[in-house]
Amino acid sequence: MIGLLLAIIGLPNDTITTSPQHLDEVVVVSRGQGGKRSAKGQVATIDEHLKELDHVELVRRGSYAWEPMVNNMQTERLSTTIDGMKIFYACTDKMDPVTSYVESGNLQSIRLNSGLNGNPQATGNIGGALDLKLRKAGFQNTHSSVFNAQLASGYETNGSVQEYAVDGACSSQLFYANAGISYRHADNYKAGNNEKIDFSQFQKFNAFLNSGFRIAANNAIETTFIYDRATDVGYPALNMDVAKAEAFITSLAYRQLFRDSNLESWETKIYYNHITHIMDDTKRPDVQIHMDMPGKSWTAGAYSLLTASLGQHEVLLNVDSYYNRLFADMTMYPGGAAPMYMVTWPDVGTLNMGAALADNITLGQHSTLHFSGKLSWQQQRLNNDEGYKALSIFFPGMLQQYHQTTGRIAANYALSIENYAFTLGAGWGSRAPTVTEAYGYYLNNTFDQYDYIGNPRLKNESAIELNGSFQLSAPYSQLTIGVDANAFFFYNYIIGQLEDRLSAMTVGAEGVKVYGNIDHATIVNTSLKIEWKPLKELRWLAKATYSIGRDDQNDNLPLIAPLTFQSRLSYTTKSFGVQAEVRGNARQAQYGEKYGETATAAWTIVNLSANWLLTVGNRQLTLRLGVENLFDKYYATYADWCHIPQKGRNIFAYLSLEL
Ligand SMILES: [Cu+2]
Repeated sequence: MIGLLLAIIGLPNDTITTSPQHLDEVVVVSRGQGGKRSAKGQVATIDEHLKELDHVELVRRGSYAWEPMVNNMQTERLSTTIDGMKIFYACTDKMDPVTSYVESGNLQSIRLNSGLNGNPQATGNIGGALDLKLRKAGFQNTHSSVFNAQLASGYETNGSVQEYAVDGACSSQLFYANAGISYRHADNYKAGNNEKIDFSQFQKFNAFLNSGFRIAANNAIETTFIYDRATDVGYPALNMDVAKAEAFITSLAYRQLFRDSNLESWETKIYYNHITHIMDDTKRPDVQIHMDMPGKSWTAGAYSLLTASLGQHEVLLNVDSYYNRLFADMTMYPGGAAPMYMVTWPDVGTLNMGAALADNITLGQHSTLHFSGKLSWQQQRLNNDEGYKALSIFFPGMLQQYHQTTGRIAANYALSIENYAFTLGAGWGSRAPTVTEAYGYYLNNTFDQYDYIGNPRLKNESAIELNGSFQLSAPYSQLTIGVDANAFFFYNYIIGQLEDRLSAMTVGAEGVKVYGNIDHATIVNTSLKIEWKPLKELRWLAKATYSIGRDDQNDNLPLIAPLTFQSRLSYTTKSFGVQAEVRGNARQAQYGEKYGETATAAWTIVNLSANWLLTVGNRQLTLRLGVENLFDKYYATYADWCHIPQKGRNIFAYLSLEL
């Protein structure tokens, strides 16, 4: 599969360091054909690219920075890395999942490992691990040099979305570089029936440079620099907006390839990233108490990854370490009284070290066994005394420093013979509580209207995962039917619990919840997929998923997808493609009432899109046109925070020109 992708995207083999694995899924972001892709092409937002992945749903608090959920688990149970680099969001209200700090132009692809079988740098990934693969032109094998550039621009009618991007790549035997800048701007969008959604605007600027220098025949140095800045971002589902969310992401890597050896490659990377997040409620009407809520996150880290091929074994060995600091505070300005100051994340420094091993074993022509494991140790220190003392009032005797050991281990077997393919897997893994869960201080959650306090005495959460899939291709026809299921059995599941001895700080909040461990919880996900290709150009895909999430009292967990379905018919030739899609959810009847969730109605929408590849002179021009939500349906999904409605009818046009 990876080999096929490489052929399609025309990359030299050495730009993908990890071997093919099961439970892997890739959405291709960069230009070209083939692979899973968004109908809007490479200029689609990261969120739109993520939407193409199976197992992924997105929590939406506005038009911008959707939070990916994998296997019905949110950020705290996932790992998100950028080319193996750790990066942590800086907002106590989760306005900025780390996927919001990159742009499509920065990336080659997004790769998902479902469940506990994470990429080597992933830690705490019970639900899954996303790795955002950076775009790298790679070196040429001959003396020739290659240069290309692309201009892209787009417009969407709903919310007057504008997108402008220019990027280029050059590559020779000794040097390569990918660079680009992009800008997006969106006004308030309209839900179905022309209802305007205030505070749903955003703008974002991004610039990047990835480069490589060959310093000897088989050695290279690679660098990354990304600057990303979003300003004036509205969050209609929340009480506040964002004035500025800014990231610097940098890395320096040394890579050695081996010839005539069992060793394949050895890559060592050091990196640093810094996020500044400034919230803003000054544009909102009826603000009773104005608040300033900035957050900061910075991370420095390193990893060293060795890959080797020993007979039927394809082995990965990785050691990594990072140090992250998270600080957030809040100043409230009650009219006529003195300002109130609170530390909401007490400048928590986390030092984490881990070692991972993965082995892909070929057991013969038809079957493979994949094994992966990781052990991590971390130490956390509360560097802010004021924050530490405030939390100590609720937890007398709490320490200023904690440490945790976590681990994961997973094995997967895959068998494919003629018309059928079968996989079976099992794993165990644990995660440490997040900074919010362990040390957060009066963080208001608009989902259930409670103020949340962290709990430094939380135990690690752990889970056993079982998964399996079966796929059947009917002989002599182009019909494929697949079923896929996974189940996660949690112990010490971490979730907010009502604490009625405390009263809320936020105006209008219902009360206070403190994070706690519940004895056990279960999440089960199932899916059915049918694909039919009666002709080479014609493809019909139908997909349905159903999930269940229960706590230790058999009550529903919040934010678990109801029955979802999707049917897509597409006709694709070399220079033309058209597709029609129906997507929907059944009514979410199994909602987490105990956790403040309310029911969501069923919905169905229709999307249409077409794309043309034209040659003008000797330049290639790609035009993409489409309409989303054709019938202007007014709807919200179960994952739309506080039921903010989705976009109504939206017509888009994207044009890209290769220079
Ligand atoms: Cu925020």
